[in-house]
Amino acid sequence: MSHTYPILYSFRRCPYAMRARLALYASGAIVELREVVLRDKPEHMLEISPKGTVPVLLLQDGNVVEESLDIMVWALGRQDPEEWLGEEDDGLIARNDGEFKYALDRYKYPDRYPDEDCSGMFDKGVEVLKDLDTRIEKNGYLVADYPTLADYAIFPFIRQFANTDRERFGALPLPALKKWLDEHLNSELFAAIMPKFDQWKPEDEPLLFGSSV
Ligand SMILES: N[C@@H](CCC(=O)N[C@@H](CS)C(=O)NCC(=O)O)C(=O)O
Repeated sequence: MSHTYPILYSFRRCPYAMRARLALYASGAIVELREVVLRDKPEHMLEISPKGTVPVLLLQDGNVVEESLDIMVWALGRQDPEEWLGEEDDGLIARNDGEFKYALDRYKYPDRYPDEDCSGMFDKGVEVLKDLDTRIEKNGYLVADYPTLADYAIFPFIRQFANTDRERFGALPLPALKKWLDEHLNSELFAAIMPKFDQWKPEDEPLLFGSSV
């Protein structure tokens, strides 16, 4: 079946889905947004992407983009008005999605890893944060003097780390990183990608998402 707009299966609070929505919105794309409840995934989503993670983008030609970074690059490859693709990310996104996410999951949800000692995971995360802080201090943003792909791909995960225990995060001596995070969280762009969405049902009218809808 062909659709007027690409279809984005998304989950509001998922940091991977956030980064996809950030890039889609900034690129000016319009998509049909379908809000997923992770314990009740839509059949159609699992048909087109059996691995069962969000975000998933179904293009009008039937191609499926099922990794958040690929969705970012797809959107920005079409239109990149703020030049998010203007700088290489220096391996920062891979480190975020690997080492940092590993520590974040264990710090935030130690109960999910009963056979592991998660006690050092806050400190492991902070090691990465210190490097990010130094970079922001030096450049203004992670890799340049304006926010690029790396900043947008990474800040939703730093938000999650900070929100796990705000007091503990607040006590960290990382002023540049905290200012950077606040700037992103208070931005119009972030507000635009974070409205409350109801769970999508197949009988719903299409919910269009994008800066021009
Ligand atoms: N590598 C994937 C990871 C996406 C991912 O893990 N998303 C989580 C939600 S934040 C998910 O869908 N998990 C499946 C589940 O919890 O059932 C991407 O970048 O898109």
